[in-house]
Amino acid sequence: MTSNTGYIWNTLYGWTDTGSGGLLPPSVESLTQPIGHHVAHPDTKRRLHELISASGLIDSLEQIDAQPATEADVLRVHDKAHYDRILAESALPKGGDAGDGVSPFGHGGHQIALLAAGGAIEAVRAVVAGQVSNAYALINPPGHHAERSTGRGFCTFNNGAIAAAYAVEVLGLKRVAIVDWDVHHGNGAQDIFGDSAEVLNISVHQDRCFPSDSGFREERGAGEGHGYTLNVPLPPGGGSGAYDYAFDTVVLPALRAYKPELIIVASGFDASIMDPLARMMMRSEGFRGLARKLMDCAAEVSQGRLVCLQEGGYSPIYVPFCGLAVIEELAGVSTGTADAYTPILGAMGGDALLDHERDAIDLAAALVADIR
Ligand code: 3YP
Ligand code: ZN
Repeated sequence: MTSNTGYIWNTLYGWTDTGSGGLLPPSVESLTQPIGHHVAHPDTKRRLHELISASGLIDSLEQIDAQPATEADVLRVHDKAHYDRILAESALPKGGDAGDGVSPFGHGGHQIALLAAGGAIEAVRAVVAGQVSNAYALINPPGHHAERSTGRGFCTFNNGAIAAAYAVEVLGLKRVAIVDWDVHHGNGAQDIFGDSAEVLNISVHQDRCFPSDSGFREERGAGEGHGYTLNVPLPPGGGSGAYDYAFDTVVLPALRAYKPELIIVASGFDASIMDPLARMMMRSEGFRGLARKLMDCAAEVSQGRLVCLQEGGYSPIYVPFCGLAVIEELAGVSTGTADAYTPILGAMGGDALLDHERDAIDLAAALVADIR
Protein backbone atom coordinates (compact mmCIF):
# COMPACT_ATOMS: atom_id res chain seq x y z
CA MET A 1 0.00 0.00 0.00
CA THR A 2 1.40 3.38 -0.94
CA SER A 3 1.21 6.03 1.69
CA ASN A 4 1.55 9.67 0.95
CA THR A 5 0.96 12.88 2.81
CA GLY A 6 -0.83 15.88 1.35
CA TYR A 7 0.48 19.35 2.11
CA ILE A 8 -1.16 22.71 1.59
CA TRP A 9 0.39 26.16 1.74
CA ASN A 10 -0.44 29.25 -0.27
CA THR A 11 1.60 32.43 -0.59
CA LEU A 12 -1.45 34.48 0.40
CA TYR A 13 -1.54 32.73 3.82
CA GLY A 14 1.66 34.69 4.47
CA TRP A 15 -0.03 37.95 3.53
CA THR A 16 -2.59 38.27 6.32
CA ASP A 17 -2.41 41.84 7.62
CA THR A 18 -2.61 41.69 11.39
CA GLY A 19 -2.08 45.43 11.71
CA SER A 20 0.43 47.62 13.51
CA GLY A 21 -0.43 46.62 17.06
CA GLY A 22 1.31 43.89 19.03
CA LEU A 23 -1.86 42.22 20.34
CA LEU A 24 -4.18 45.14 21.16
CA PRO A 25 -4.68 47.76 18.45
CA PRO A 26 -2.16 50.59 18.78
CA SER A 27 -3.67 53.54 20.62
CA VAL A 28 -2.16 56.78 21.83
CA GLU A 29 -5.01 57.04 24.33
CA SER A 30 -4.33 53.68 26.00
CA LEU A 31 -0.57 53.95 25.37
CA THR A 32 -0.39 50.63 23.52
CA GLN A 33 2.55 51.32 21.22
CA PRO A 34 2.66 50.40 17.55
CA ILE A 35 5.08 47.61 16.77
CA GLY A 36 6.31 46.04 13.55
CA HIS A 37 5.39 42.49 14.44
CA HIS A 38 1.93 41.52 15.70
CA VAL A 39 2.03 38.42 17.90
CA ALA A 40 0.04 36.59 15.18
CA HIS A 41 2.11 37.99 12.29
CA PRO A 42 1.99 35.45 9.44
CA ASP A 43 5.80 35.24 9.32
CA THR A 44 5.65 32.47 11.93
CA LYS A 45 3.66 30.25 9.60
CA ARG A 46 5.70 31.28 6.55
CA ARG A 47 8.83 30.28 8.47
CA LEU A 48 7.31 26.86 9.14
CA HIS A 49 6.68 26.50 5.42
CA GLU A 50 10.27 27.52 4.70
CA LEU A 51 11.61 24.88 7.09
CA ILE A 52 9.46 22.27 5.34
CA SER A 53 11.12 23.45 2.15
CA ALA A 54 14.71 23.96 3.38
CA SER A 55 14.77 20.62 5.22
CA GLY A 56 13.85 18.87 1.98
CA LEU A 57 10.70 17.38 3.52
CA ILE A 58 8.61 19.12 0.88
CA ASP A 59 9.98 16.71 -1.73
CA SER A 60 8.30 13.83 0.12
CA LEU A 61 4.92 15.56 0.30
CA GLU A 62 2.11 15.72 -2.22
CA GLN A 63 1.42 19.39 -2.63
CA ILE A 64 -2.25 20.19 -3.01
CA ASP A 65 -3.66 23.54 -4.16
CA ALA A 66 -6.22 25.35 -2.07
CA GLN A 67 -9.28 26.83 -3.72
CA PRO A 68 -11.29 29.56 -1.98
CA ALA A 69 -14.25 28.21 -0.03
CA THR A 70 -17.60 29.23 -1.50
CA GLU A 71 -20.30 31.20 0.31
CA ALA A 72 -22.28 27.95 0.59
CA ASP A 73 -19.29 26.24 2.24
CA VAL A 74 -19.08 28.99 4.85
CA LEU A 75 -22.83 29.13 5.46
CA ARG A 76 -22.88 25.48 6.57
CA VAL A 77 -21.48 26.72 9.87
CA HIS A 78 -21.74 30.52 9.94
CA ASP A 79 -24.61 33.02 9.88
CA LYS A 80 -25.09 34.95 6.67
CA ALA A 81 -24.80 38.14 8.72
CA HIS A 82 -21.27 37.19 9.80
CA TYR A 83 -20.24 36.28 6.26
CA ASP A 84 -21.68 39.51 4.87
CA ARG A 85 -20.04 41.64 7.55
CA ILE A 86 -16.61 40.12 6.83
CA LEU A 87 -17.03 40.82 3.13
CA ALA A 88 -18.20 44.37 3.79
CA GLU A 89 -15.34 45.19 6.17
CA SER A 90 -12.87 43.55 3.84
CA ALA A 91 -13.95 46.01 1.14
CA LEU A 92 -13.03 48.99 3.34
CA PRO A 93 -9.71 50.64 2.46
CA LYS A 94 -8.06 49.47 5.66
CA GLY A 95 -10.01 46.26 6.23
CA GLY A 96 -11.73 45.44 9.53
CA ASP A 97 -11.94 43.08 12.47
CA ALA A 98 -13.29 39.54 12.62
CA GLY A 99 -15.49 40.33 15.62
CA ASP A 100 -13.80 40.86 18.98
CA GLY A 101 -11.53 43.86 18.39
CA VAL A 102 -8.29 41.84 18.56
CA SER A 103 -8.69 40.02 15.24
CA PRO A 104 -7.78 42.56 12.56
CA PHE A 105 -7.64 41.80 8.85
CA GLY A 106 -6.59 43.99 5.95
CA HIS A 107 -8.23 45.16 2.74
CA GLY A 108 -9.27 42.06 0.81
CA GLY A 109 -8.65 39.90 3.87
CA HIS A 110 -11.82 37.91 3.24
CA GLN A 111 -10.09 36.34 0.24
CA ILE A 112 -7.33 34.93 2.42
CA ALA A 113 -9.85 33.72 5.00
CA LEU A 114 -11.84 31.95 2.26
CA LEU A 115 -8.61 30.43 0.94
CA ALA A 116 -7.81 29.11 4.43
CA ALA A 117 -11.24 27.50 4.75
CA GLY A 118 -10.90 26.18 1.19
CA GLY A 119 -7.52 24.67 2.07
CA ALA A 120 -9.15 22.81 4.94
CA ILE A 121 -11.89 21.51 2.63
CA GLU A 122 -9.36 20.44 0.02
CA ALA A 123 -7.28 18.53 2.57
CA VAL A 124 -10.39 16.68 3.76
CA ARG A 125 -11.51 15.99 0.20
CA ALA A 126 -8.12 14.55 -0.76
CA VAL A 127 -7.93 12.28 2.30
CA VAL A 128 -11.50 11.01 2.05
CA ALA A 129 -11.05 10.40 -1.70
CA GLY A 130 -7.97 8.31 -0.93
CA GLN A 131 -5.75 10.57 -3.04
CA VAL A 132 -3.48 10.89 0.02
CA SER A 133 -3.32 8.90 3.27
CA ASN A 134 -3.24 11.92 5.53
CA ALA A 135 -2.64 15.65 5.17
CA TYR A 136 -1.25 18.78 6.77
CA ALA A 137 -2.88 22.04 5.72
CA LEU A 138 -0.66 24.94 6.77
CA ILE A 139 -3.49 27.42 6.50
CA ASN A 140 -3.83 30.96 7.83
CA PRO A 141 -5.73 32.81 9.28
CA PRO A 142 -6.67 30.20 11.91
CA GLY A 143 -10.26 29.19 12.66
CA HIS A 144 -10.98 27.37 15.91
CA HIS A 145 -12.30 30.36 17.90
CA ALA A 146 -14.74 31.48 15.21
CA GLU A 147 -18.34 30.87 16.29
CA ARG A 148 -21.51 30.63 14.22
CA SER A 149 -22.15 34.37 14.36
CA THR A 150 -18.72 35.92 14.88
CA GLY A 151 -14.98 35.69 14.40
CA ARG A 152 -12.82 35.74 17.50
CA GLY A 153 -9.24 35.26 18.75
CA PHE A 154 -7.51 35.95 15.39
CA CYS A 155 -10.01 33.66 13.61
CA THR A 156 -12.36 34.86 10.84
CA PHE A 157 -14.09 31.69 9.61
CA ASN A 158 -13.94 28.34 11.39
CA ASN A 159 -11.83 26.39 8.91
CA GLY A 160 -12.05 23.11 10.84
CA ALA A 161 -15.81 23.33 11.32
CA ILE A 162 -16.30 24.24 7.66
CA ALA A 163 -14.24 21.20 6.67
CA ALA A 164 -16.10 18.93 9.10
CA ALA A 165 -19.47 20.16 7.81
CA TYR A 166 -18.26 19.57 4.25
CA ALA A 167 -17.32 16.01 5.19
CA VAL A 168 -20.77 15.37 6.67
CA GLU A 169 -23.03 17.27 4.29
CA VAL A 170 -21.19 16.93 0.98
CA LEU A 171 -19.13 13.76 1.35
CA GLY A 172 -21.80 11.97 3.38
CA LEU A 173 -19.72 10.99 6.40
CA LYS A 174 -21.74 10.14 9.51
CA ARG A 175 -19.08 10.70 12.18
CA VAL A 176 -16.24 13.19 12.22
CA ALA A 177 -13.96 13.86 15.19
CA ILE A 178 -12.09 17.08 15.84
CA VAL A 179 -9.07 16.79 18.13
CA ASP A 180 -7.91 20.27 19.11
CA TRP A 181 -4.41 20.35 20.61
CA ASP A 182 -4.07 24.11 20.18
CA VAL A 183 -3.35 25.42 23.68
CA HIS A 184 -6.52 27.53 23.62
CA HIS A 185 -10.06 26.22 23.91
CA GLY A 186 -11.79 25.09 20.72
CA ASN A 187 -14.88 27.13 21.52
CA GLY A 188 -15.89 27.60 17.90
CA ALA A 189 -16.65 23.97 17.09
CA GLN A 190 -18.29 23.68 20.52
CA ASP A 191 -20.61 26.56 19.62
CA ILE A 192 -21.31 25.23 16.12
CA PHE A 193 -21.63 21.47 16.80
CA GLY A 194 -22.61 21.42 20.48
CA ASP A 195 -26.06 19.98 19.74
CA SER A 196 -24.86 17.37 17.24
CA ALA A 197 -23.52 13.83 17.63
CA GLU A 198 -22.21 13.86 14.06
CA VAL A 199 -19.13 15.77 15.15
CA LEU A 200 -17.19 14.83 18.29
CA ASN A 201 -15.26 17.89 19.47
CA ILE A 202 -12.36 17.11 21.82
CA SER A 203 -10.36 20.10 23.03
CA VAL A 204 -7.21 19.73 25.13
CA HIS A 205 -6.17 23.16 26.32
CA GLN A 206 -4.66 25.23 29.11
CA ASP A 207 -7.35 25.77 31.73
CA ARG A 208 -8.94 29.25 31.45
CA CYS A 209 -6.36 30.63 29.04
CA PHE A 210 -8.50 31.81 26.11
CA PRO A 211 -11.41 32.24 26.04
CA SER A 212 -11.08 32.36 29.81
CA ASP A 213 -14.79 31.68 30.39
CA SER A 214 -15.13 28.47 28.39
CA GLY A 215 -13.51 25.07 27.98
CA PHE A 216 -14.65 23.59 31.29
CA ARG A 217 -15.24 19.85 31.68
CA GLU A 218 -18.84 20.56 32.59
CA GLU A 219 -19.54 21.85 29.06
CA ARG A 220 -20.63 18.61 27.41
CA GLY A 221 -22.95 19.53 24.56
CA ALA A 222 -26.75 19.60 24.57
CA GLY A 223 -29.60 17.37 23.39
CA GLU A 224 -28.37 14.75 20.94
CA GLY A 225 -24.94 16.32 21.24
CA HIS A 226 -24.63 15.53 24.95
CA GLY A 227 -21.30 13.78 25.48
CA TYR A 228 -19.93 14.79 22.09
CA THR A 229 -18.29 17.93 23.42
CA LEU A 230 -15.30 16.82 25.48
CA ASN A 231 -13.11 19.40 27.18
CA VAL A 232 -9.80 18.47 28.79
CA PRO A 233 -8.51 21.56 30.59
CA LEU A 234 -4.91 21.18 31.78
CA PRO A 235 -3.23 23.11 34.58
CA PRO A 236 -0.58 25.55 33.34
CA GLY A 237 2.98 24.25 33.16
CA GLY A 238 2.30 20.85 31.64
CA GLY A 239 4.43 19.37 28.89
CA SER A 240 4.58 16.03 27.12
CA GLY A 241 3.99 14.20 30.42
CA ALA A 242 0.55 15.77 30.77
CA TYR A 243 -0.29 15.69 27.06
CA ASP A 244 0.71 12.02 26.64
CA TYR A 245 -1.39 11.05 29.65
CA ALA A 246 -4.34 13.13 28.39
CA PHE A 247 -4.17 11.47 25.00
CA ASP A 248 -3.70 7.94 26.38
CA THR A 249 -6.49 8.15 28.93
CA VAL A 250 -9.03 10.54 27.36
CA VAL A 251 -8.51 11.43 23.71
CA LEU A 252 -7.69 7.99 22.32
CA PRO A 253 -10.35 6.12 24.36
CA ALA A 254 -12.91 8.72 23.20
CA LEU A 255 -11.90 8.18 19.58
CA ARG A 256 -12.04 4.40 19.98
CA ALA A 257 -15.53 4.67 21.46
CA TYR A 258 -16.76 7.06 18.77
CA LYS A 259 -15.11 5.39 15.75
CA PRO A 260 -15.04 8.44 13.50
CA GLU A 261 -14.68 8.06 9.75
CA LEU A 262 -12.30 11.03 9.75
CA ILE A 263 -10.14 12.76 12.35
CA ILE A 264 -9.47 16.48 11.97
CA VAL A 265 -6.71 17.90 14.14
CA ALA A 266 -6.77 21.57 15.14
CA SER A 267 -3.01 21.77 15.18
CA GLY A 268 -1.70 24.78 17.04
CA PHE A 269 1.85 24.94 18.34
CA ASP A 270 1.11 27.43 21.06
CA ALA A 271 1.41 24.79 23.80
CA SER A 272 5.15 25.05 23.19
CA ILE A 273 7.49 26.15 25.91
CA MET A 274 8.48 29.17 23.80
CA ASP A 275 4.99 30.54 23.22
CA PRO A 276 4.10 34.05 24.39
CA LEU A 277 0.32 33.40 24.58
CA ALA A 278 0.18 30.44 26.96
CA ARG A 279 2.08 28.72 29.75
CA MET A 280 2.62 25.13 28.70
CA MET A 281 5.90 23.28 28.08
CA MET A 282 5.66 21.17 24.95
CA ARG A 283 8.66 20.68 22.69
CA SER A 284 8.83 19.44 19.11
CA GLU A 285 9.30 15.80 20.10
CA GLY A 286 6.20 16.02 22.27
CA PHE A 287 4.13 17.17 19.29
CA ARG A 288 5.67 14.42 17.16
CA GLY A 289 4.52 11.89 19.78
CA LEU A 290 0.94 13.23 19.72
CA ALA A 291 0.89 12.95 15.94
CA ARG A 292 2.09 9.33 16.25
CA LYS A 293 -0.66 8.49 18.74
CA LEU A 294 -3.35 9.95 16.48
CA MET A 295 -1.95 8.16 13.42
CA ASP A 296 -2.03 4.82 15.23
CA CYS A 297 -5.56 5.49 16.44
CA ALA A 298 -6.67 6.63 12.96
CA ALA A 299 -5.28 3.39 11.53
CA GLU A 300 -7.56 1.56 13.98
CA VAL A 301 -10.77 3.56 13.65
CA SER A 302 -10.80 5.81 10.56
CA GLN A 303 -8.85 3.93 7.87
CA GLY A 304 -5.92 6.15 8.71
CA ARG A 305 -7.84 9.27 7.69
CA LEU A 306 -6.20 12.14 9.55
CA VAL A 307 -6.20 15.78 8.49
CA CYS A 308 -4.21 18.39 10.42
CA LEU A 309 -5.21 22.03 10.08
CA GLN A 310 -2.90 24.76 11.30
CA GLU A 311 -4.28 26.88 14.15
CA GLY A 312 -2.16 29.03 16.52
CA GLY A 313 1.50 29.14 17.46
CA TYR A 314 3.34 32.39 18.12
CA SER A 315 7.03 31.67 18.57
CA PRO A 316 8.57 32.57 15.21
CA ILE A 317 11.76 30.74 16.12
CA TYR A 318 10.27 27.55 17.55
CA VAL A 319 6.99 26.84 15.71
CA PRO A 320 8.88 25.70 12.57
CA PHE A 321 10.59 22.87 14.48
CA CYS A 322 7.29 21.74 16.03
CA GLY A 323 5.59 21.69 12.65
CA LEU A 324 8.47 19.89 10.98
CA ALA A 325 8.33 17.12 13.59
CA VAL A 326 4.57 16.60 13.09
CA ILE A 327 4.71 16.62 9.30
CA GLU A 328 7.73 14.29 9.25
CA GLU A 329 5.76 11.88 11.41
CA LEU A 330 2.67 12.09 9.17
CA ALA A 331 4.83 11.38 6.13
CA GLY A 332 6.90 8.65 7.79
CA VAL A 333 10.01 10.50 6.69
CA SER A 334 13.00 11.69 8.67
CA THR A 335 14.91 14.55 7.07
CA GLY A 336 17.62 14.18 9.70
CA THR A 337 16.93 17.74 10.82
CA ALA A 338 17.55 17.97 14.55
CA ASP A 339 15.47 20.39 16.61
CA ALA A 340 18.24 22.96 17.07
CA TYR A 341 16.62 24.16 20.30
CA THR A 342 16.60 20.81 22.10
CA PRO A 343 19.92 21.44 23.88
CA ILE A 344 18.55 24.63 25.38
CA LEU A 345 14.89 23.62 25.96
CA GLY A 346 15.25 19.91 26.66
CA ALA A 347 16.42 20.27 30.23
CA MET A 348 13.65 22.62 31.32
CA GLY A 349 11.17 19.98 32.45
CA GLY A 350 7.64 19.24 31.32
CA ASP A 351 8.24 15.60 30.45
CA ALA A 352 7.13 14.18 33.81
CA LEU A 353 3.45 13.84 34.66
CA LEU A 354 2.77 15.71 37.90
CA ASP A 355 0.15 14.61 40.42
CA HIS A 356 -2.13 17.61 39.98
CA GLU A 357 -2.03 17.11 36.20
CA ARG A 358 -2.99 13.45 36.60
CA ASP A 359 -5.88 14.41 38.88
CA ALA A 360 -7.29 16.93 36.37
CA ILE A 361 -6.99 14.49 33.48
CA ASP A 362 -8.56 11.61 35.42
CA LEU A 363 -11.65 13.77 35.95
CA ALA A 364 -11.95 14.25 32.19
CA ALA A 365 -11.45 10.52 31.53
CA ALA A 366 -14.76 9.84 33.30
CA LEU A 367 -16.59 11.76 30.53
CA VAL A 368 -15.70 9.22 27.85
CA ALA A 369 -18.36 6.79 29.10
CA ASP A 370 -21.17 8.79 27.43
CA ILE A 371 -19.76 8.43 23.90
CA ARG A 372 -21.16 5.73 21.71
C1 3YP B 1 -6.34 35.65 21.20
C2 3YP B 1 -6.33 36.90 22.04
C3 3YP B 1 -5.58 36.58 23.27
C4 3YP B 1 -5.16 35.14 23.18
C5 3YP B 1 -5.23 34.83 21.72
C6 3YP B 1 -5.33 33.36 21.44
C7 3YP B 1 -5.27 33.08 19.97
C8 3YP B 1 -5.01 31.63 19.68
O1 3YP B 1 -3.94 31.17 19.45
N1 3YP B 1 -6.00 30.78 19.70
O2 3YP B 1 -5.80 29.48 19.44
ZN1 ZN C 1 -4.15 29.01 20.27
